[in-house]
Amino acid sequence: MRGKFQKEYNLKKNKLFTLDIAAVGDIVEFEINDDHSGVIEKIYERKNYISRKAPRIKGASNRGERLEQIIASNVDHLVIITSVKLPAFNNRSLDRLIVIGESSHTEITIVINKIDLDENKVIDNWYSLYSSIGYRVVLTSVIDNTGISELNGIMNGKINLLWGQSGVGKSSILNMLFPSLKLKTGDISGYTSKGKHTTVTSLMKKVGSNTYVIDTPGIREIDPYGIKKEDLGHYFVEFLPFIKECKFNTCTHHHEPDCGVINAVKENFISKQRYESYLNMLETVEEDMLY
Ligand SMILES: Nc1nc2c(ncn2[C@@H]2O[C@H](COP(=O)(O)OP(=O)(O)OP(=O)(O)O)[C@@H](O)[C@H]2O)c(=O)[nH]1
Ligand SMILES: [Mg+2]
Ligand SMILES: [Zn+2]
Repeated sequence: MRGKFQKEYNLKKNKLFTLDIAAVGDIVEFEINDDHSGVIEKIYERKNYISRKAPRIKGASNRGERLEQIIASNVDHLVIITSVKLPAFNNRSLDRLIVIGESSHTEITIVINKIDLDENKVIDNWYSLYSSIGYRVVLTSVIDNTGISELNGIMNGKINLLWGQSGVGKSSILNMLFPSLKLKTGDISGYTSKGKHTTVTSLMKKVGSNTYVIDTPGIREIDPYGIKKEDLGHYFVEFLPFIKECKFNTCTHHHEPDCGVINAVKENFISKQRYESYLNMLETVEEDMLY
């Protein structure tokens, strides 16, 4: 990148806006040097981007603020990959990824992979829950090819970002969909809940005339960046009709009287699991905010 970007970057960094100047998915102008290296001359305005709070870096800041880490920009479709086991299905992580997708205005698909490992049919309830609130949920397995052609159809003609915890099978699914990618995948043995982080950098590949895929490294911490407490409920789509009934328009649906969301949870119109997940996220969303 040209030096001028570095200058801008340092300015922004002081204000703690963002860690990244150019991100995967950016549309840029560039020049090729004599030694075949390239220089980015210009970065075009982003249509949208997917980000999170960067993981805490030791000694980075005495107040503990966390920068915004851009995962990718100009994303049409966030494909959230989860798995039945290894690592176990984690609805709280899923809800965090959904909030990021909703707040970035991308289409969202939820994939539950390793369905071949669902001997006890624990996934049925999750499938019903997320389908009932309006999400497209695709059950997949790369072992027996379940759901892969369905996913292919859904991803066609879009810029697709695959995101999720380490070890859920993001790279494996992409290899099954597009064998020429030959992405490195992990070894099933020795998986912990932390995963092994086989993919280490995000990579965008063109896989069809208008279709792109972005493989990303698995994540452990997923905190949405820049969401205010009173806005969080808007990214839980099934809360929306009930938010209108809250007495206060700054209601955080936590303790306030005459809260439409709390009433809806009591009457089972909103699932307890999603509401608990909301409360769990509410505790953390704003604490590092600058404003
Ligand atoms: N049983 C089963 N195993 C799977 C399935 N999909 C992937 N795996 C295995 O899960 C392990 C992790 O797969 P990866 O594709 O490397 O996972 P990833 O999400 O890319 O992980 P990171 O790159 O670390 O973020 C590998 O051993 C795969 O063989 C599946 O559908 N069923
Ligand atoms: Mg991977
Ligand atoms: Zn409320």
